Amino acid sequence: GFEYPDRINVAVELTDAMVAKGFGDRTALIGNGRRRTYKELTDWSNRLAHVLVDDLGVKPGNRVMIRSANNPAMVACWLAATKAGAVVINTMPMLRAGELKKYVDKAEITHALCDMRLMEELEACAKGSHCLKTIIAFDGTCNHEAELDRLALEKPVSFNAVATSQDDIALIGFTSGSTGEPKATMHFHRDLLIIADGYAREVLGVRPEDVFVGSPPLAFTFGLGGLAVFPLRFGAAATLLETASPPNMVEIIQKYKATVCFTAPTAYRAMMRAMERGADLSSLRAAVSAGETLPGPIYEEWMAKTGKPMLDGIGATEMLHIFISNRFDDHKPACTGKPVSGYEVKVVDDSGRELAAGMPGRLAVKGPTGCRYLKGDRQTEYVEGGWNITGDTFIRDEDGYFHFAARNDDMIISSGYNIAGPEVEAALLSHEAVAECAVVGAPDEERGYIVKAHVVVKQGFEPDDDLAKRLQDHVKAVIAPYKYPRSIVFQTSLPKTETGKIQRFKLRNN
Ligand code: 3SK
Repeated sequence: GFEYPDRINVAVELTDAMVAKGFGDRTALIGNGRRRTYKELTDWSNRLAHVLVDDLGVKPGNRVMIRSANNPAMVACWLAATKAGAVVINTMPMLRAGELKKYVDKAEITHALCDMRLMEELEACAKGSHCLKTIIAFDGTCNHEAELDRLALEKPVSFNAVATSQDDIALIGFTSGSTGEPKATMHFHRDLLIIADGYAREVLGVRPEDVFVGSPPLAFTFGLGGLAVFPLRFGAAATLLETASPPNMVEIIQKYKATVCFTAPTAYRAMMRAMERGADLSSLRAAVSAGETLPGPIYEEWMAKTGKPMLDGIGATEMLHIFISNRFDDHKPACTGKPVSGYEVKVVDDSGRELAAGMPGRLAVKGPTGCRYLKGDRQTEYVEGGWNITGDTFIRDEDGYFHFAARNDDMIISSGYNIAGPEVEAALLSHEAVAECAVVGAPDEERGYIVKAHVVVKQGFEPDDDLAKRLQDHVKAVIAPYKYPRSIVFQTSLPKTETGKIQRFKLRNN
């Protein structure tokens, strides 16, 4: 088990406590062309916390949204809000007003800290909101050009952080439910420490000399763990990239001799192509692959090129982070590995009975970091006796290794992003030309899967390339652009059951 004092604030543990342990002069974050030490990050987050409490009236338990791309300012804001005892909801920059509104309403968000370059959609979302009343801009480029930064400069560098209980809620993570209705899961202060003291210590063996790099947004718990909590817990450094394309990551790995990388298989594939053109990634000692299935050939190629295993893992926002993983000294191709300490994992049938080795079934997980849905709305549907029933079909082999088989639902995983087919369908249906549509994932070399829409148009509309382009632009304007259908196929009708349900499985194969 993991033992922590009753009163503990995770943000203090990651900053002030690290300074007290002697890490003050070491680099904590690298981003926007600058390095920041643990002492600088501590002071910065303390000043920001003063603004939240003294000027914006944030009270313990208030729900505070942070809207930003990955940058040091986002980390400082997250730490500040956590020190103020708030419950933080980190959100991705690509989200549109309609998507943000679902978060605001569901989590009853009262305050938002927003990168000044991303205010427009947030302001549209806050208009008429019954709860979100306070929005303040910060400067994600760290040039102190926004109100939050200006107010912070006037504040003292010490802050009496709220002495939260270890099981006070620190974070609400949203997961894109397969229907497009996001599900909110709650995480305690101690959960954020457990993922570091468990997975990061046991599997990665993080040490102060490590330099982290990666692509997942800090708004996903995968990114928050991999690019903020893990490095800061062990006195290591994190590089933060607003645009974490494979070429940008390759550049950063070479420049800062990064040692630990968190990204999806598709990005590793592109990074291997860069190695063939001469890129030197030899500083990397750990390549973590999660967010989508790691195909055997990518694992094999990485092994051949680097002599080190790629560490495949599976996590869930519900469980906060990775709960099954390969290990440096225990790994296999096309295999996700064994449970991380503290987690129990089994494969079950539709009635929740454990299946024998070799039988495919739903992956169920139980552990110290989840699963607690906000307001319990999905609790009974997805959690049975403390076991979280995930959306994945897995097989456990005779030796206790877990192997991915398929997704159970309408989620499409494209370049590490979870995209709910029904949400894209709703966006398409809001266009005047669309009579019916069905959205499925289509296998793709580059991205694992792409979003593919089968569309039946209304009378009077021409199903041509021009309309396809207009539909794509329409989806990008209505929901986060990364969800748009990269492929659109016009159909005269869609396959349906006798009761009129669209048979998406028939479309997946063509
Ligand atoms: O496997 C995932 O998709 C995941 C989700 C949340 C946190 C961490 C991970 C790896």
